[in-house]
Amino acid sequence: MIIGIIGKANVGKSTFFNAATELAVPSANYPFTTIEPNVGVGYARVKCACREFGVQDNPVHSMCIDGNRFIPVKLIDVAGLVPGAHAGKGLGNKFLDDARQADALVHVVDASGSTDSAGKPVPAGTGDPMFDVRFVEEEFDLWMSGIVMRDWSKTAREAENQGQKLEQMLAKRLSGLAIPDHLISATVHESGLGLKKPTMWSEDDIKKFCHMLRVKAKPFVVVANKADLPSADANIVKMKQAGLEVVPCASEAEAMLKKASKKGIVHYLPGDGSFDVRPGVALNEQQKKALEIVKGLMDRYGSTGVQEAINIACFKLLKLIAVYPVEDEFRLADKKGNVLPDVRLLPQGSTAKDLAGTVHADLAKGFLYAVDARTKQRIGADHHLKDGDVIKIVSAASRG
Ligand SMILES: Nc1nc2c(ncn2[C@@H]2O[C@H](COP(=O)(O)OP(=O)(O)OP(=O)(O)O)[C@@H](O)[C@H]2O)c(=O)[nH]1
Ligand SMILES: [Mg+2]
Repeated sequence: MIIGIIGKANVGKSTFFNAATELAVPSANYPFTTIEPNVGVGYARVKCACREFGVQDNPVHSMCIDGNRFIPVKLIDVAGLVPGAHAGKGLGNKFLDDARQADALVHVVDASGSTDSAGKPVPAGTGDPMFDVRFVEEEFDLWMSGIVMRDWSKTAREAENQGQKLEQMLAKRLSGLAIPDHLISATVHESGLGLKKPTMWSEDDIKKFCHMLRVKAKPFVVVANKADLPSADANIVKMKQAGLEVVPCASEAEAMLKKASKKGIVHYLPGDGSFDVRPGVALNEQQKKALEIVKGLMDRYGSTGVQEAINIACFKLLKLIAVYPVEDEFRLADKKGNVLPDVRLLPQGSTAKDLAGTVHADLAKGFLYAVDARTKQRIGADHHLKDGDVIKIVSAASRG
């Protein structure tokens, strides 16, 4: 699963990416700081199964801190866009070409309104984040329509002559966007356009289809960034009143807390609602002031918003569940004795065999049965897994 970070130029996408991944890609107060996409690993945060089972775990590919499991997810930070990108303005559609593989999107906006529509710095409170939300979505739809529309009448005629199904033709056009076929079929059905011959589709039909498909296939959460600036509060209220689900966010504050935590200045875990200055730490005036601002923000909004946005992308938009594969259902360990060594994010509805497949293709191929470590009961290949399940897989491959 890949989460794409998109938005207008200069809103804080790279700062969000850096805060989430602890990398340090360039961020600066001018548009188009990012041109080539940055790829990194962020983390979804869940309550770790170790507490419920009362075990001391030692994860291999994820981290457990104070009973919280941080599970790696891939993040992509791409170039920003400006109105008219589909027609070549700014860096054009570069951002979409780079974000096309994303399964869900974190749409970052400058809630403080300190950038104009082209991403140039303006006095705080003068930019309009509501406009930004709308135009970015429109650009996405127009970009998709552009791909579908290219040589439409010719392709539609050929498809009709060859008796090719509409869904097949659309899937071919949209290959590269990582959209599952069933979503294309569902959109054809729901739009009512399945009743119309492709050669009869108008430009508006294509746009309508692309809009409906984008909403389904590339779900997004709006992140109201720069929420630490005073001008952001009123805009966040406005966005909420307009019915938008927004996550108030201060990427810079998250990055600062992570740094301070690494240096041993504060105790803070990503996603926490507060932080503590560690006993015995003497803060200078500048540090005190910065932490005071962050504390005010967390009191107002509950957290810095970075972790919340990633969790919403994983669990609300992508509807993933966290499942722990183990090799010993009693010790909850792998062969080397690592307890709860691994955790997988799987789509809701995944089966025990699907889990096996994520561990190793051979494990799925030779699947015999699985064991639910909580109940110690045997489960079959088609058994649907639940969030938090701890599962042992027994396979001809693992026995052999
Ligand atoms: N006050 C405040 N400023 C922020 C925050 N996040 C980012 N910024 C500032 O916003 C400016 C742009 O940040 P970037 O991360 O480069 O933005 P971007 O969206 O990646 O920009 P492009 O790559 O140019 O599209 C920088 O000056 C950041 O310091 C935040 O949470 N609060
Ligand atoms: Mg950037």
